[in-house]
Amino acid sequence: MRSSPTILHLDMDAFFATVEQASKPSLRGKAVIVGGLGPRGVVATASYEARVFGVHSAMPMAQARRLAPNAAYLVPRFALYRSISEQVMGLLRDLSPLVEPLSLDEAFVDLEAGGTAWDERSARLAGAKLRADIRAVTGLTGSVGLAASKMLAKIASEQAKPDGLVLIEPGTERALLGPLPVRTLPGVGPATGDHLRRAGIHTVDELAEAGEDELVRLLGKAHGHALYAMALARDERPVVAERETKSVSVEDTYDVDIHDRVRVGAEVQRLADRCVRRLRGAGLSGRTIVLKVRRYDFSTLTRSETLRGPTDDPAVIREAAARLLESVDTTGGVRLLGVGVSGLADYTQEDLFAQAAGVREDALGEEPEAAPAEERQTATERRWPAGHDVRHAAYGHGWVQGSGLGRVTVRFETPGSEPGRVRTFRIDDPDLEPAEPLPLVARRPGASERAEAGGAGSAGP
Ligand code: DCP
Ligand code: MG
Repeated sequence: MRSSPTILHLDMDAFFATVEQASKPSLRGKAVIVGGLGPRGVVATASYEARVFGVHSAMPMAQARRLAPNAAYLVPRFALYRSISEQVMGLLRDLSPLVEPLSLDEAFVDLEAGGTAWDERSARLAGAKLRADIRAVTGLTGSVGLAASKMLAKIASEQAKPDGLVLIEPGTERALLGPLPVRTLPGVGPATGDHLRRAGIHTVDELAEAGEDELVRLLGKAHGHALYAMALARDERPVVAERETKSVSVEDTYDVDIHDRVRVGAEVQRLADRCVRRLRGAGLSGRTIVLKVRRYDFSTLTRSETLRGPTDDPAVIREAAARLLESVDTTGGVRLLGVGVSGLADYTQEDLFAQAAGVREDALGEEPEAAPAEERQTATERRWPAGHDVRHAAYGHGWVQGSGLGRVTVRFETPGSEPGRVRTFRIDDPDLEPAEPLPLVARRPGASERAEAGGAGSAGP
């Protein structure tokens, strides 16, 4: 392991919710909950003000509404979050060529490889400057962890939240990890945590004391071995820049269209197993399962499901593929079937043990935009989703605060304005139309140059 804390982990604070607060002045400092608002919707994220009520990611929306009835409930705007993510990733690429994004709002950066930092002092300065740049370019806050390994850098950013920076001095890692709950370590989710607790292991120190053989016995070879190393604060995983392979997939074309639904199901299972063999062969795991179906008339459909964490478990991938198939009409016959996995990682971040044990955490991890509940929303809610931008011919730019009973309520405000006023219209008011989001930060001369540098960096290969 390196001797300086030059691995940086960035994680934006309550990302989707903070973006919404930045774009809607009336919601700053308020409880904001973003997620699927249909009957089966789940919370994507909650602002820190809403977390006080116990609301958190992946919670059923109905439960969130009981806990925080007065919060603002908004439908996610993925395109906006993606564009802001690109700005942030662009700033990270200014620091080093070795940037490893983990999700839209989270990435590792190897500062040493970029020549940006080489010791504690330079690392701390780089982290502080990054946070200031992110705020200037996007108007948002992110938390930074700095350490000599990925695992510790990620733990540090968690401790820094919200809106902070924590640096773990090399040499202090084991003392710091020891008393923490086992759940702090990557790969230990609720199920593994329970399993260890039943064996009397609660803290990282107890994990280290249990010894490698015992952990292998409890958790299996790969997981036990990896966890023992983590418990000793040993983590040599390098920061890996853009991955070559974007997805692993297999498909088969059939000479004669398959009509039998049972046979279609069996083929999908077979393809899922083949896909897992490829995935494992490449030492990868992935987070998004994709099913491809070409029907007798050459119409081709793809359906995907995103799990909470990367997996290479055949049971999990088979199950996901089967679930996806349920939503596809195959009457008339099928010419081609394919199963793929994307969102690749070279290690398992989430709770593999739980996924293998059949705990349906994956169902909670579905992106709200893909939730079937969305489909059941009324036409009004689809046209005027809560939180989305609109423009009124007379009153200008605003956002949908709510809709129903033939009416839509709009709050007229913009990222740079004072909190605005609310007005209600008929849903078919010809003066009202959906609008694109406005930039969160006004483009002053200096700021715009900076923002463009970020954009250009992320547009690279
Ligand atoms: N997300 C989601 N569903 C989940 C978890 C997260 O849709 N089950 C989305 C919404 C989050 C974003 O991903 O805003 C980033 O996830 P994080 O886990 O980093 O959570 P936040 O950034 O919201 O909060 P924190 O400040 O704890 O990082
Ligand atoms: Mg975050």
